[in-house]
Amino acid sequence: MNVRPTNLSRAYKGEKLETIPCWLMRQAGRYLPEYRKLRSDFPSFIDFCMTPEAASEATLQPLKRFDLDGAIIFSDILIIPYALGQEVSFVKNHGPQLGALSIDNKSVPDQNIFNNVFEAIRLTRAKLPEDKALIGFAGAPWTVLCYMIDGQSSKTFSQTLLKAIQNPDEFQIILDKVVESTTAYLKGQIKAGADIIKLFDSWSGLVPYELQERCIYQPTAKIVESIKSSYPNIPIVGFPKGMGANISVYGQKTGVDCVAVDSSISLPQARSALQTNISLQGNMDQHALIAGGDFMEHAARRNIGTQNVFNLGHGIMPQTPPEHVESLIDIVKGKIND
Ligand code: 1CP
Repeated sequence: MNVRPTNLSRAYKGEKLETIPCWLMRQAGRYLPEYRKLRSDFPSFIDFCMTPEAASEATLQPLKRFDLDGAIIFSDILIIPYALGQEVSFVKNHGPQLGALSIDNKSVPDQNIFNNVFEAIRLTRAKLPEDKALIGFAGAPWTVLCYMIDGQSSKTFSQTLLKAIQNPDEFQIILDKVVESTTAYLKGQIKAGADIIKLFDSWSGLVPYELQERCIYQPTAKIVESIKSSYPNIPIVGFPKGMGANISVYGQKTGVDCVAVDSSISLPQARSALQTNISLQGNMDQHALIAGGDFMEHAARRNIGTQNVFNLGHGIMPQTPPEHVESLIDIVKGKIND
């Protein structure tokens, strides 16, 4: 399969480009009035994600406003538990709520659910200009298990950690099933037109040292290895949020092409921790984007240099003024000079 040679894909593969390519986590979402309008047509967030035309429109909205180098398919990491038959709903102001978990090694994901995401990718790729990349994604297995086992958001995800410790066999069955389903899901996204893959491990920072191998490195490495055996040239980005200095172990053990870092580590620190063949994405704090003005400009300039792809440390927050996003991209692209 030929890989579209977009600036974003080239940068993820380690090429240093004159202008740093840029996209922003949660670039589609509630801070955009056009997103809120589109979203209001769907009482259920899952139904919204499962409607290919709507998901594609949400994906493209930020690219209509801003000079971004890529779009990320509008979906959610909880599509995997949903496809595996677990009830998933999003309760306003309470985040995701998942039903009882019943997974065994015979469980198979519902292809019809995956197909809606694949169709959204096909529709989006057909509308995107050739020089813009389309990013497909999934949650990394650990983070997906956090929601599947705890059933909702948490500060500690203790039920998940305790299952890994006290009931390792049962934990492994769920983990293996999520690895297998996520691998098939991501390969399907690539087949449908995704140019780049990102694995969000938003809760990797909660895993104690002695469980990191089993919960983070092994499952991520299995997915990366399998995708690479089918699609060796598709860049894979890992986001091990909160892992600090362990990004070097993560980079070495998982085989990702790029490590996306959060704002807790400086780019020079991250660069010197990572192996030279791994590219770096990051990491302006998302609050600087809310603040805007001089504070943001300084933060952005401090944050341009050692990375291959510019992004935030975590997703854009709903209270972010869209004009700040526009100014940020102008700074990153050198349209506003020092
Ligand atoms: O009603 C709404 O609009 C719901 C809010 C919302 C949105 C806009 C949710 C519920 N998911 C999404 C979209 C989404 N989720 C994207 C879209 C693409 C883009 O970035 O523009 C992506 C990549 C995700 C991924 C996701 N979902 C992650 C990993 C990234 C991260 O933010 O750390 C996680 C942890 C989730 C779970 C989830 N889904 C939704 C919410 C509010 C949450 C987080 C809940 C929590 O804090 O535990």
